[in-house]
Amino acid sequence: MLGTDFILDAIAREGIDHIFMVPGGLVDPFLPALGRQSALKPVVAAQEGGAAYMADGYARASGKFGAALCIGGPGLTNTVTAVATALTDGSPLLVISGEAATALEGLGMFQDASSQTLDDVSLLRPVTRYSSSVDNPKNLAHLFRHALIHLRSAPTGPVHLSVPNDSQVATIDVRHEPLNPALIHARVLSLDAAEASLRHFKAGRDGKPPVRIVILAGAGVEHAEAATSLLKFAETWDMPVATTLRAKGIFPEDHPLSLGVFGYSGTHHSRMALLDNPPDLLLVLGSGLNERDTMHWTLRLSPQNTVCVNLNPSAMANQDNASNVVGDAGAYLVWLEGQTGQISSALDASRAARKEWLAGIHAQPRFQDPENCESSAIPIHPARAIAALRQALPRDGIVLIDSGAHRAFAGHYWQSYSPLTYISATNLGPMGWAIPAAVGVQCAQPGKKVAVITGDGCMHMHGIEVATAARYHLPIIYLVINNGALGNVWLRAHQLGPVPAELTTLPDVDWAGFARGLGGNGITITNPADLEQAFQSALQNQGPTVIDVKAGKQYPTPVHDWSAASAAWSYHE
Ligand SMILES: Cc1ncc(C[n+]2csc(CCOP(=O)(O)OP(=O)(O)O)c2C)c(N)n1
Ligand SMILES: [Mg+2]
Repeated sequence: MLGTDFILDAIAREGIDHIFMVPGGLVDPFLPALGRQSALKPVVAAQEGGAAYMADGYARASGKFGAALCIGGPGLTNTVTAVATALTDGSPLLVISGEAATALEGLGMFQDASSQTLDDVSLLRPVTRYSSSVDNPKNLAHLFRHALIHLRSAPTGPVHLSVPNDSQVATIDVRHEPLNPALIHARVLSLDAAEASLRHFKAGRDGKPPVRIVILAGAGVEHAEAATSLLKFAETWDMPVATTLRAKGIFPEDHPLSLGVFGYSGTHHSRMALLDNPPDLLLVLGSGLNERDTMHWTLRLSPQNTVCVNLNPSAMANQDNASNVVGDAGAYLVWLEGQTGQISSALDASRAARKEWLAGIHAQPRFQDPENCESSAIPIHPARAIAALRQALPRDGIVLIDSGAHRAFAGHYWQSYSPLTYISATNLGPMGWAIPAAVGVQCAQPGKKVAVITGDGCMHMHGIEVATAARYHLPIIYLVINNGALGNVWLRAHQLGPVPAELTTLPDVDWAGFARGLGGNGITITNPADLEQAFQSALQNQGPTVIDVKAGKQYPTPVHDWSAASAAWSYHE
């Protein structure tokens, strides 16, 4: 087989069934190769950034990885933001780019981006876990394997292979053997540290059994596929669970033990349990405890009452106050279950008081201004549109959230019930990501209803990929909160005078008409009473439906707790 056939076959042998791409001269040999196989369905995106975002969405929703193919030079540079997004969210994204034949490097060939010129490989190095050129066809099989191991072993992240023309067209006489799953899911756990953490479950600061115990679950629980273990552990001991925004849905938000999201756009319940009256024991599972996940670092960690479990020691480097356990969150929970004999008497003794404390929290309001979800205001309140979509979408439907004020509304008011049903690029937050990423999600989960909550500013950046959803008949619902503004920036800027206000205002675009022009469906909503009907008809449509909701930009985001914590925090404390 040729180098191109080897690569496509190897990707398919890893259980992947789609590849997201934009063709071009430097990857021409892949076109007939794609025709020689049927295991990988090629999806041609409008732009390479879109293709890479699609592969990122596919990676997140499939639990495997996503593959993107593009030319080197301008094609690859278009993917940089998407690859950086995958890196910051730990999404396994494989980018294959084409390169000029090695004999022609540096001779001034059109689009040469080899090491002699733009150096694609170096360009991608800071945003990947591995970036290499396959400068000799004999290296293809083992360099592909290296890339795959970096891609799939924890902590997962993007990798890049640049394949010169000679490696694409060379005859290769080996086949790729799929990676051993034990390499991918190593379930690593530092036993000494885990053992040491047990003391926290037996006695709190005052030597008595800890009553107010809170679990804060981050994306590490999702990566470890440990949602079931988390649910079981929490239920066994009646421990309430908050999640980070990135991990929203990892614990059902309508469960009696749920506190909802903690941090940016989080609930009052999680703020009460974690901040107002710091718990006797805080168990942080798989969170790097970044700014947004710590409520702007106002979350207090002390060696007496905090256990942090994370595979990545550097994610805990600034948490020296805690009992740190290097390990996989799932492995820790399974291990903890085996220690029941050691912790049960303390946790049983404190159970009744814990339930009473939690009942006290749950008796208080969970959301800020929940009446906005029923607002009949015109222009439409974003909370109303988001609540209507939640009602229409099935419980196991998947929603993707973009970047802007709509992220705060969705983070606060949307209810998620299972892992990977609320998908968002929360760490880098690039505008427009969700629009193409949903294409990848729908390809990975053809049986699920997929919806996107995005903004008009995001549509300006990547709305064109609605054309890709239309081309492949993907029935994605795009809810565009069209407030005629770069909304969350405008909320700050308009207070600074007319120029900042004008610079953050957008012209009102007919996004429904735009979608129809691209071969999709489009509905314009100016009255909130029409939202339900619009979502119902979108759910029946064959291709994508853009629902252009004429919303107001003036409605404040529900981040009162976040703002108060940020205002109270001082670097010099
Ligand atoms: C690629 C990129 N550029 C700029 C930003 C800064 N930014 C964050 S949100 C936002 C405005 C988003 O506007 P829109 O999509 O209309 O959403 P809204 O805030 O109105 O809900 C901007 C400019 C960003 N996150 N990503
Ligand atoms: Mg907007």
